[in-house]
Amino acid sequence: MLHIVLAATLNVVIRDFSYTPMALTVRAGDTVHFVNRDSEAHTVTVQGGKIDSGGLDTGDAWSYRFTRPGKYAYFCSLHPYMRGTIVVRP
Ligand SMILES: [Cu+2]
Repeated sequence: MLHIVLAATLNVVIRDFSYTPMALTVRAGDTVHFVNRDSEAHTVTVQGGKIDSGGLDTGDAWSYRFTRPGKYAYFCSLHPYMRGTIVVRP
């Protein structure tokens, strides 16, 4: 049987004013699913502003498919001390 490697979906949970995991490495084409499990609204905003979840209320989720390799540093535009990193490998 032919084995095909499909793009993966990885999860980042927002809780207690932090992203878990704070640093995540994925492959180009993978999707990262962010879910807000905190009692406050948060965003996922990549520095430079081209990738932005907008406000995520409690229980909201947002997914983004990373197609370009690189290092994506992101933060919460409501609480800029909240930071995380996605590294996208080719
Ligand atoms: Cu926040």
